Amino acid sequence: ESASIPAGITGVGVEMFQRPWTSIGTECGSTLGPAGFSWVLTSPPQEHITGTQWWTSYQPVSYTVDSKLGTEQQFADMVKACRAAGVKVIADAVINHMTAQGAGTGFAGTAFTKYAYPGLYGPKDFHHCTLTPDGSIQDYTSRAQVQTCELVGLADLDTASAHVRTTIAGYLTHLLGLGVAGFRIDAAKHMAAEDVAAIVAMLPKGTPVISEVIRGAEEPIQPEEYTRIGQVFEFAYARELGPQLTAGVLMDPARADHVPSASAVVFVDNHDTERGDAAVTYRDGPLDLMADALMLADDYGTPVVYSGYAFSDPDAGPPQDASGHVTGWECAGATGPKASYADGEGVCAEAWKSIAGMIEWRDAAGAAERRPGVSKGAAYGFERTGRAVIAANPGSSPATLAVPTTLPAGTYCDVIADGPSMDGCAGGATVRVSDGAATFDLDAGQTAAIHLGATG
Ligand code: ARE
Ligand code: CA
Repeated sequence: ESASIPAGITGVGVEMFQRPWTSIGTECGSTLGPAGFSWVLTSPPQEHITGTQWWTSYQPVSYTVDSKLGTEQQFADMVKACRAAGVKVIADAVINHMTAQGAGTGFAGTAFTKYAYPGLYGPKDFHHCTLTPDGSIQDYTSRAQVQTCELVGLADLDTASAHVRTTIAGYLTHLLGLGVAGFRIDAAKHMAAEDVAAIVAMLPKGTPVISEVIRGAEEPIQPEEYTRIGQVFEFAYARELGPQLTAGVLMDPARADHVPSASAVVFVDNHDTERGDAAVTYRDGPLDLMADALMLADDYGTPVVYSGYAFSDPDAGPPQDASGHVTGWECAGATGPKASYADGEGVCAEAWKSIAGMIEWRDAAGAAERRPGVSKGAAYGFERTGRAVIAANPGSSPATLAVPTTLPAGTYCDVIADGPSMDGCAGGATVRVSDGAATFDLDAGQTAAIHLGATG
């Protein structure tokens, strides 16, 4: 029942992985706002261990908002710039654990040892699991191990304790004070749902939270346990869509084992899966764009586009200066996926005109029903009744596909080729609708999409 589903984030989001606050702030005004993005997911903003790897962000040393991505002032300025551009900021909240590193000085100068973080936590605030020889999670079929042992050796907070809960809630409340709209709850699977619920209950009612609970076959802890708290990332979505693209066989979604649409945040890939088991990533160029377009055309879930940087070493962080600050990159000139990228180069998906075109398409589709798709060879397409039509050809040869539609006859702008087109077909790419069908001529790897109101 929708009454029991907490309010969540809506509209199209973008994960801007390892992007400095100044860079996101600039792009909110130049790119995200104009393209119609509703929200941006940032990397974790708190103080972390030092190092060149991207994943230092996921080892908190303190909750001081001072990191390789910028200072608290820069963070606050970014949030302000984004809000002014109509873009909400969702911050990645790393609250299950602190460091795995044994001792050191954090990015902002805080000296720590594992289990002792000045002003925040001491040894009694951690689980110190004895279920495995080294205290690390070994068996994901054990609820107790997953929630009270250490995720890859990260000091596991006792999130059942009142002190830990109020300390975490204090940090999140501070971020809300800086203007963030809500949170991604990192490693939520590793905290009892009741602990996460208790922490979220200390925040203003209706604060959007998206729990990261990776759906795993045979595991006792599933995303459904967390939907009473807020939304969850539905990992099954990309696992269904991605392989269809690489196999060149698109089908109507079955959506077996998916949370209800209102609870789902969906993606093609994220910062873990592009280094792991994602079928489609930036390396796949046109197929990556096709996957994003099909996700944005869907009537299921809240979509988040992923935008990271190219890498050959999965541990490598983005370019940083001598002080360890990430230098960032500008995406203003990026119009679409590139055939190849240098290591450390931004992929810039948020700036692709086809993504902006699909956000316009999605708005035009509104709540219209997704009709069953049609296929011819590898080409596949579907209509959102009377509002918008998309077609994609993941195959290796050109194909012509007629998609039944109730759109009025006419010549429509292809928003994939040319971007947003409410003012006419900017680049001249068009699709004909006549006799109740939209006829798409698609090259191998091509996606095309048309919507009501954009004719040329
Ligand atoms: C790094 C090194 C490790 C080292 C560790 C401690 O890579 O080799 O042991 O530091 O020194 C990120 C990186 C990690 C990194 C960590 C800390 O991905 O590589 O470790 O930061 O710096 C599980 C969790 C899920 C988690 C994934 C990665 O359930 O929550 O593992 N994802 C989030 C973030 C990550 C982040 C963390 C959590 C930690 O998105 O980026 O780690 O804050 C099955 C299960 C899944 C499981 C998955 C992988 O699919 O169903 O639940 O995901 O296997 O084990
Ligand atoms: Ca835990």
